[in-house]
Amino acid sequence: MALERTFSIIKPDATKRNLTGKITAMLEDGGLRVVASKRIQLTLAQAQQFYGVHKERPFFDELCEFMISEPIVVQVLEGENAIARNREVMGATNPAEAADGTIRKTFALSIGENSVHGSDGPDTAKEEIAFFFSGLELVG
Ligand code: DAT
Ligand code: MG
Repeated sequence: MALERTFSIIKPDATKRNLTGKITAMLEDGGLRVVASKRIQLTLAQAQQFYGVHKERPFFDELCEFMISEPIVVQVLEGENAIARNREVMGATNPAEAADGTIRKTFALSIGENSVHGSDGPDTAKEEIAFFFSGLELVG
């Protein structure tokens, strides 16, 4: 399989606890290479647009408020099967259901404050990368 790219966020609960390095190391140890990375703070409008697919869900407002509460680190990760690989390293959305050794099992505080985001498929990976990065910022 060819190299693939996916999009990752280190979320506010994790940046606040100074876990950016530890989480990045877990991604790297999982076979993923960081080909772009920046620390930013989202506006409410950006958070609402990014999570637009969830706008009818009961947790949408809470999710967007959380995502703007502290800076985040947005990254593009590259590797064999990077989309699925990243989801494996992240673990299940709900940390109570995440496998041992995953980022969410290790660090997440709750189903909402769950430390990381990862694209769920090739189309969303492409869209999410383009939402935050220009081609010039991706250095494989
Ligand atoms: P994932 O982030 O694993 O792809 P998702 O796309 O279903 O999960 O949901 C996006 C985010 O929304 C998730 O990381 C945390 C939040 N979320 C999901 N389900 C939730 C719930 N039942 N209560 C509170 N927040 C929730
Ligand atoms: Mg998702």
